[in-house]
Amino acid sequence: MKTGTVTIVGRPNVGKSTLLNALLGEKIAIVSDKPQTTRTRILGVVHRPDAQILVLDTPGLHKPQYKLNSRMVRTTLATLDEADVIYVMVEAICPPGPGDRRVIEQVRDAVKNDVPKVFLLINKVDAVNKARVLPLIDAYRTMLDWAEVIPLSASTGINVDRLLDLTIKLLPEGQAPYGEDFLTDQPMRTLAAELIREKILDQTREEVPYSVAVAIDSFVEEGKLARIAATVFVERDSQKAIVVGKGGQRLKEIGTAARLDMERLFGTKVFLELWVKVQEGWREDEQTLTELGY
Ligand SMILES: Nc1nc2c(ncn2[C@@H]2O[C@H](COP(=O)(O)OP(=O)(O)OP(=O)(O)O)[C@@H](O)[C@H]2O)c(=O)[nH]1
Ligand SMILES: [Mg+2]
Repeated sequence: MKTGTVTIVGRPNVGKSTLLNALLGEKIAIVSDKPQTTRTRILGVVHRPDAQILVLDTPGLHKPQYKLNSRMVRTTLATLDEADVIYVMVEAICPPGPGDRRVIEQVRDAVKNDVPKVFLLINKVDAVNKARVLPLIDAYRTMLDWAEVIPLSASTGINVDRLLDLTIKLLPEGQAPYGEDFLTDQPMRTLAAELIREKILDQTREEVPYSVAVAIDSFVEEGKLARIAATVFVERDSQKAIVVGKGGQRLKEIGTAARLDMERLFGTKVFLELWVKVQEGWREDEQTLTELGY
């Protein structure tokens, strides 16, 4: 049996969470078109007949402006030390930018002499002409001594199986740490909160997605029904008005979309109650950040 830990790092929005979900064949990490969607480290376990791969999805590496963001970046950098293989993810839809270069530097600093375990994943190749990928490979090739350079598409699955095969080859032999049904370390409460946040990200723009956090107030399972009450935190009254919408319409839509996803994921009926609360400056408040699980 081969087993080990893989961490996916990269700047925000390159498709790390989409890849985690693709590797698992199950959606456990939320995805959005807004940067800084993922705020915590998420473990997903890939089971193969010959291997068990512990895959970590991480917050995008960026220049932190709030304490929340500093925690996010710290979380990601900490995974570099415990990984057997590091996936550095970039996008095929644009040339290497300062954000990508900084990620590569941070990885280089962390791995020092241990370079052969770092893969470069050039994601979103479905969205560009093939002719544009080769020059990109050349541009990135010189930036680190990559073990592999793999163009792929997390959303369509191009090269995802090949990625797994190449990864397993590099993993050490060992006993599988998790049972064969184990999928993720995310508790149901966390998955529920994240799905609510995902629907808010889908429906809001500009500053709002960054100002939103979700806390589960209660989660009670009664046979085939889960009763969930959650509070959506925002930072200003104007943001509350946006999330609630005219006559409560947007909050209702957010709740319905989140509930349907939860019912699919949990395999139960869900009764969901949502509240919106203004808590100014929560992104800067250490205690609140800890309470929110960041
Ligand atoms: N065309 C295309 N889009 C993709 C692909 N992978 C991800 N995306 C899109 O890219 C956006 C960001 O995806 P995420 O998986 O949330 O990215 P992330 O790297 O986890 O982002 P953060 O959590 O913010 O760091 C979403 O709109 C995805 O649908 C891909 O292979 N092809
Ligand atoms: Mg993510």
